[in-house]
Amino acid sequence: MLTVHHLNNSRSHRIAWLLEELGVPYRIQHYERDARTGMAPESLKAIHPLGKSPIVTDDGRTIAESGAIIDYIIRRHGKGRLTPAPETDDYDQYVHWLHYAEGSASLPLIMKGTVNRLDRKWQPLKNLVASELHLHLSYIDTSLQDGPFLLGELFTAADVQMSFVAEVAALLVDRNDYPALDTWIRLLQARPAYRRAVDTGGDYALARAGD
Ligand SMILES: N[C@@H](CCC(=O)N[C@@H](CS)C(=O)NCC(=O)O)C(=O)O
Repeated sequence: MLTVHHLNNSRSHRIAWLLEELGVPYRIQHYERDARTGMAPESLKAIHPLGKSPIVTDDGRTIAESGAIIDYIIRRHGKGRLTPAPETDDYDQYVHWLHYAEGSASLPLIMKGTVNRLDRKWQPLKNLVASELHLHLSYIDTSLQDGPFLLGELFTAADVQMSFVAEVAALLVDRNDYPALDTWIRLLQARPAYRRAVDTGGDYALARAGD
C-alpha cells in the first residue's frame, strides 16, 4: 500500500488530500517537527536523503518533491481523474501550475517569512521581496478570475498542488487583497476530501490560516 511520509503542519497534507480525492488506499507514517527548530527529524533521511516532506513510498519506489509525487499518483493511480487529457491545451496549463507552485511561487513566500525578521538596514531587500510576492499573488488571483478553479470549471490536482501557496500567503499578507485567491482557497478547504486529510494527517494549522 502507498505510504505518505507525513510531517506535521507541512506540504504533505496535500498528498493525503489528493489520495482522499481519488479514493486511493494509503497509510500515513507520522513524523514530528523539532519543537525548537521546526526541522524534520533525522529519521526522514532514512526514507530519502533530503529528509523533506512529502515523500511517498509505493511498491518499492520512493518519490520525493510534491510536484513529482502528485504527477506520480495521477499517472499510476489516477485512472485519468483530476487531470486534463495530455493532448489538450488545458494539460499544458496544468503542468505549468504543477511546476510553478514550488519552482517560482514558493520562493518569495519563504523569503518573506525570513526577511520579516531582519532589521531596517535590510529594507531594500524587504521591498524587493514584498514586490515579488505581490507579483506572484496578483498573477494567481488574476488567473482565478474565471474560476472557480485554476482550469476554470475543472478541479484538478494542480489546485491541490497550488493550495499550499495560498495557505502560506494567508500568514504573510492580507488575503482580502487577493479576493479570487481567497474565494478559491476557501472553496478547496471546504471539500470533504480536504477535511478527511486533516483528520487523518493530524493538526494542520494552515487549514485555519486566513480565518
Ligand atoms: N519543494 C519541496 C519542499 C519540501 C520541504 O521543504 N518540505 C518542508 C515541509 S513543508 C520540510 O520538510 N521541512 C522540514 C525540514 O526542512 O527539515 C516539495 O514541494 O516537496
